[in-house]
Formats: sequence, structure tokens, C-alpha cells
Amino acid sequence: MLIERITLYHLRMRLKAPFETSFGSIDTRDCILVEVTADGVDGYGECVADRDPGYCYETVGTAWHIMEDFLIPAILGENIKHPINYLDQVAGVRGHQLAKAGIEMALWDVQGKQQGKSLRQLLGGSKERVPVGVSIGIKKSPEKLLASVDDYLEKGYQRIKIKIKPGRDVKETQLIRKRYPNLALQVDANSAYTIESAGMLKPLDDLDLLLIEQPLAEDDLWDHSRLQAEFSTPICLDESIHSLRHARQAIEMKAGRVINIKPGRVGGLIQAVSIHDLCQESDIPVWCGGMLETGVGRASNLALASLPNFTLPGDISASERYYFEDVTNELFSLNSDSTITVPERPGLGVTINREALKRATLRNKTYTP
Ligand code: OSB
Ligand code: MG
Repeated sequence: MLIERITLYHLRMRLKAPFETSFGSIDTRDCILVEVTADGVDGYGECVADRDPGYCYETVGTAWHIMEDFLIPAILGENIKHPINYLDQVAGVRGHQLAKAGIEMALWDVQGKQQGKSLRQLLGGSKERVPVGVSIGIKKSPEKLLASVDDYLEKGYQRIKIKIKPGRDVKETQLIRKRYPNLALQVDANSAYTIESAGMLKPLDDLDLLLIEQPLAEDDLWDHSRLQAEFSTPICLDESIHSLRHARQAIEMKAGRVINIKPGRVGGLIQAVSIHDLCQESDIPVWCGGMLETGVGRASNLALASLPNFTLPGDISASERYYFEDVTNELFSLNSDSTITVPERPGLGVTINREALKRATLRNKTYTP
């Protein structure tokens, strides 16, 4: 594909309800939509960096800079045969996985549209529907949290994840477990604990949770392995895994028994699939995490989660859970068995609602050779 034109759109999307994690609360979500035109075909990608560096060091600002000054110049006017060749072109850029992944996704979309194949087919995914759950933010009170859990169960979600932070953890999780003894339940700390303070999470070990996600710091695989040795509940790594090498070392170190794969965090779908394959060989189950994506990133996550070792439900909820107005014409809904159907049309299988895109865009810029 000859890369003729790239346009970046800085979007700000209004969430239906505030989303609070251990690193902060948001009521709007920023991201960058990437539009790549190659051989006359338009492909779309989503860079999942947010406005603030709370989840990771990247932001919309850093990702825009890295794309504009390094990634786009590396491919503009070039003939890129396959997304793998794009990774070679940008191998000299250290880190900035979210920025890299946004462009990679758009190249996959172009590739699929050119070949008449869905992303699921291109990645070798098998499932036509993928099991999903919902990620519930920290609420003002335990009562409000329980009401939210009730509400999502009513809607048909069969797996619930709640966000926790010190002081808003054990009691909340015990309350949910008491009301729903058989619920598939997991918690996500987003690095809010240290090896010293994580001792307070020990009562969670009696609640038959699916997993405890990222209790400790991103750069702390070693302490995760010490903690895992103390817990019978599987620890799941999210923020700590940015590459295939991290995944291998985490498995070797027994730093966790489950991995959350987010294509953005690992620099794109190619690395995501490699990590999936490694985990499959190592008997480590994986699931697809979410970054409050628009319909673009959601379509990509669904295709990825169709691979066979994505055996745990993903944080890929129905479109209506997130925004008042999404930027794709296609909206994803929950099937009665708590699955979402993977798009079948070529590429990502979604189209852009131009009017909605215009309303969500704070700034945009087009790059040509
Ligand atoms: O840690 O999984 C996370 C959202 C933003 C940043 C980090 C995380 C999340 C979620 C949301 O949990 C999952 C979703 O997209 O539904
Ligand atoms: Mg997480």
C-alpha cells in the first residue's frame, strides 16, 4: 500500500457517566483517530492515549508529537507491503506503544479492505462471538456500586470487574460477593498498592475472584511475583506488559497467572498476537482489556479477542455503555449470552459517522508527502 495521506483527529468524547479509577475520574475521554489513505482506500485506527498520563506516560499530546514528527514521516509516500513492514520502519522509535498502535490499526484496516478480508480473518481468529464483561469504576458509595452491578447484570453481562483503590477495596468486593455468590467477579487496582500495602488485599483471596488485576506498579514485575506467591487468586498483569519480552519474563518470574492484552499498550496487533501465542504455549489464559474505545478500537478489540486463547471475557462492553454519541455508524450490542458479535465486513468492518466525528473533533491535521 502506497501511503498517500494521513489525517489525525484529536477527539473528545462525552461519557454517559463519569469513570473513576485509582488514578482519577473522567467524564470525557480523549483519543486520536488516525485516517490513512493508501491506494485510494481509507483505513482507520484509534490511538487510545488519554488527555492525562494517569494510566501510562503517553497522552494525546505525546502521541500526536510522536506520530507527527516520527511515525508519519517514516511511512508517508512509502510503499508498505504489510503492517509488519511498518513496525520495521518505526523500530528506531523507542517506546510510545500507544502512538505506534494507532497507526498500525489503520494499516490493518486498509489491508483488510484491499484484500476483502475481515481483521478477524487476517489475524487468524476463530470465534464469531466473543465473551465480554463490564468494567465498573469506583463509585461514591458501596450502595451506588451495588446498584451499578445490579444494573449491568440486568442488562445481561455475565462477568463484572470493579475498580479498587486503598480504602475502597475489600469491603466493596465482599458486599458484591455476598449478594452474588456465583458471579464471575474480578478487581482492578491500576497499580494503587505497593508490596507493603497489598497485604490489606489478602481477604480478597477468600472471595473466589477470577483474578486481581495489576495491584502494583507498572515497572514492578518482581514484587508482583512475590505477591503472587502469597495469593491463591491469579494475579493478572495489565500496565506491566508492553512487549512480548515483558510477557515472557513475567511468565518466567511467575509475576502473574493471567495477562490482559491491550493492543495499544503493546504497540499494536502484531505484538498482541505474539503475546497471545506465547501465553497459549505457556498455559497462561489471556483476555482483551479495554481503554474506553470508540467503535473503531472496539471493532479491533473484538477481532483480536476472537483468537483461541482469549478464554476469559474481555472488557469489551456494548457501545451504549460508553458514549452519548460514537464516531462509527455501527454500534455493538450485547447478545443474550454475554457475547458481542465480531464484525465480518472487510478490515475493521466499521464506517465513520462523519457528522459525529466533526462534533467530537477538537483539532485535526492532514499530512501529505
Ligand atoms: O485498567 O483496564 C484498565 C479504562 C481506561 C484505562 C485503563 C483501564 C480501563 C478500563 C475500561 O478498565 C475497560 C473498558 O474499556 O470498558
Ligand atoms: Mg486494567
